[in-house]
Amino acid sequence: MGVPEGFRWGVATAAYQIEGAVGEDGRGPSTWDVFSHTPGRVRDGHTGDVACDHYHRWPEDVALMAGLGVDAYRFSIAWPRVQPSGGGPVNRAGLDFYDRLVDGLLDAGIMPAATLYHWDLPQPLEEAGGWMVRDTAHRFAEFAYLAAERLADRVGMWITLNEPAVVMAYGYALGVFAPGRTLMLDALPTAHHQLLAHGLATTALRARGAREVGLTNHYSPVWAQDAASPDDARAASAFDTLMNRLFTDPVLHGAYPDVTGLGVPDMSAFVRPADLTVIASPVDFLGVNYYQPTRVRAPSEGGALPFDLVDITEYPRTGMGWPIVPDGLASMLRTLRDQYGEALPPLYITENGAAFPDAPGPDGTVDDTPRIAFLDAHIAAMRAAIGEGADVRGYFAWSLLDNFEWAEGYHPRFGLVHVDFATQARTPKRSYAWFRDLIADDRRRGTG
Ligand code: GBH
Repeated sequence: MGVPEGFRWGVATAAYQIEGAVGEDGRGPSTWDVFSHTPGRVRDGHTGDVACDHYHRWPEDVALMAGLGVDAYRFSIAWPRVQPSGGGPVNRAGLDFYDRLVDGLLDAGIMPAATLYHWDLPQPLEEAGGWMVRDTAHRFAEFAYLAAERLADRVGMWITLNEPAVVMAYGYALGVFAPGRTLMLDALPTAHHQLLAHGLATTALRARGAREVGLTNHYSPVWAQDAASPDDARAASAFDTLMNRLFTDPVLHGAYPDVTGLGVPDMSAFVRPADLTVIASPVDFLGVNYYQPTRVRAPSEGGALPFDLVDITEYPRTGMGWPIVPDGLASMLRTLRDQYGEALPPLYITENGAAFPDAPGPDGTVDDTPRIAFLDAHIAAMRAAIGEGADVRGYFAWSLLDNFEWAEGYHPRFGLVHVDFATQARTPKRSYAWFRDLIADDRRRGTG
């Protein structure tokens, strides 16, 4: 099964995970700078201070992408480079970097796909309440406007937010990601304020001539531990509501799912009726990030959440310990169609990939056969879903480079290209050649 005409093959990265150069050209601090510099937050005290030094080495990285033959590159624009204090006038030097990158990509025949928020909130905005306060949504729309003013003539796709569910859950509820707050279910307003930010930014981007605009969500099919247990089924539905549907229903249906009985605060305290109209502004596509399914069971006595997570142990796992379930991608694509029908816009797989403990062999090459198997199986699942009618327009592998994997630092390696962080030497892994050949094959067959 091929892919449709015009299908976009790509790779993805995010600013804080690869750029480094955190003090250059007027960049301000982000929540991730503060978090990674707080002892105990990131494994072995790793920070994004240098990362892949992509800020200086981007021409080499664009050449690596050109060698892959990708149609598109998904990167993120660091808000603290554009507005160092989260508001006010544009820092031109910060935007100059993306201006150069975008021109470099176009010269290489690669379509730039820009994400505006991949978790690096300007620290001053966090100190004013971060995503818990409504004002952050308005600040984000200003940032979107400034970015588009400079880049919309050349950026092919705009992704407002990356995985707002993960920001809410890991950043504000559980505190394992920046900003490290442990509000548990009281983190719910961060969902609404991010979605409002998405809606306001969509309008701002279009006002500045942005072509395709959409949102990227993390999607995980949810399995009840015991399908015959009503309590486990209720827990699965609670997880699905809070992590999947909460971030999709308002965008595509203009309404929040019913959250009564889940223990969350009353939404009328922070949702104004007109907000839903803003949030439901039409999008050109929906970005789907898929890594793995989630298994839950009924919460234990006195648990703070309406579900307990259970390890999935009957599948092989990646270096992150995540189960490898390619059919989860196909089933998620099916579920989205069933749930949203005609309201579902075209889809892009904006992230999919895996970490493995890749190391160069004695001859210097990196044999990452498990990654090839992972990508091959997931792309096959995507193709099967397309064959059943899923409207998927592109697939971005996570990631081009080994990079700063958030709270796990530089230990997990997600790249198609190996990075030696001591020397910054890049070495394409076997999966790089494999992905290059896959893209070339599709093109030869005239289907992609
Ligand atoms: C994405 O998030 C990010 O967008 C990207 O920046 C990141 O590098 C990439 O994934 C790889 O992590 O341990 O079984 O309880 C993924 C969000 C949230 C998905 C945590 C896996 C853990 C499930 N992740 N989740 S489990």
